[in-house]
Amino acid sequence: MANSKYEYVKSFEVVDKILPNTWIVVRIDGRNFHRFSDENEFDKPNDVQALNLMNSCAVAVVEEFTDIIFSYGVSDEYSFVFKRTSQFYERRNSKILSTTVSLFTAYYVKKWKEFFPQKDMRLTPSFDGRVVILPSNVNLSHYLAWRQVDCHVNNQYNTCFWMLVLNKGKTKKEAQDILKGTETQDKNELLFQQFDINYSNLPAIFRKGSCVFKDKVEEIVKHTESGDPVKRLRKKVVVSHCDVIEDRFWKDHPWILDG
Ligand code: DGT
Ligand code: MG
Ligand code: MG
Ligand code: MG
Ligand code: MG
Repeated sequence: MANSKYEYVKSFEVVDKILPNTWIVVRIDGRNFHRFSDENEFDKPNDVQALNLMNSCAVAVVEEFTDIIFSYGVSDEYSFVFKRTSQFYERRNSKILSTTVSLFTAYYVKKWKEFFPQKDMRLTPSFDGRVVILPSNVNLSHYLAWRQVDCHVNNQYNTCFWMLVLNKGKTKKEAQDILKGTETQDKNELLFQQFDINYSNLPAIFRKGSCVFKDKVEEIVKHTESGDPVKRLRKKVVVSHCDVIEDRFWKDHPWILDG
C-alpha cells in the first residue's frame, strides 16, 4: 500500500527530537501511590521491600537500556539519566519516555512476587513520566541534588509524623500541628527526645534514597595454578545509598559524567 491516499496523515506526526549533546533525564513517578501503598499495606513511612522492588526494577532498566549512566530513586519515583551523546531512538522524546516508563512498569508487576511472596498485588500500578533536558554537568548534578534534598526533607518529616501517630497516639491533625513551622534541627531533637532516635542512624536507603549505576567492581575472574585469585576491574550495575549532593561522589566516579 505504498503511497495510498491516506498516507499524508503521516505528516501530522510531530518531530520531537531532543537537542543534541544534552543530558536526558526521564523521571517516572507512581500514579496515585498514596492509595496503592495503603491498599497494599506498605509499612509507614518507609516499606523497605517496596523500595527494594523499585530498585530492582531500576537495575533491570539500567541493564537493558545501556545508555543510562546513572539513576536515582526515592519513594515512588525514579530518575534515569541518559548519557549526553546517546543516540537512543535517534533522541526522539516520546520513544525514549514511553519505553522507559513501560519497561519499568512491566518489571514492577513481573517482580512483585519476588519481593512480596505473601501478598497478592491489589490495584494495578501505573507510572507517569516526563523528560527533563539538562544542558550542563552542573545542571545535572543540581537536578540530582534537588531530588536527594527532597528525599531528606520528606523522610525526616514523615518519620516524625508517623512516630507521633503510631507511637504517641496523636491524630494526623495533631501531628501536623506539632510539626508545623519546625526546622530540620527541631525535628532531629523531637526524634531524639521523644523516641530516642538518632536520625543519622536510620537506614541510608530511607535518608539518602538509592543510586543505581555502573561502578568499577573488582572481580575474581579465575585462579592461577597455584590457587592465587586473578582480579579484574569490571563495570557492574550497583545499588548504593550514597550522597550525590557532595562533590566527592562525582570526583570518585569521574566516568559517569565524562563517559
Ligand atoms: P501522583 O504521583 O500525583 O499520582 O500521586 P501519589 O499519591 O503517587 O503522590 P506522590 O508521588 O507525591 O507521593 C507518593 C505517595 O506514595 C505518598 O503518598 C506516600 C506513598 N509511598 C511511597 N513510598 C511509600 C512507602 O515506602 N510506604 C508507604 N506507606 N507509602 C509510600
Ligand atoms: Mg505527584
Ligand atoms: Mg506518585
Ligand atoms: Mg512521588
Ligand atoms: Mg513498531
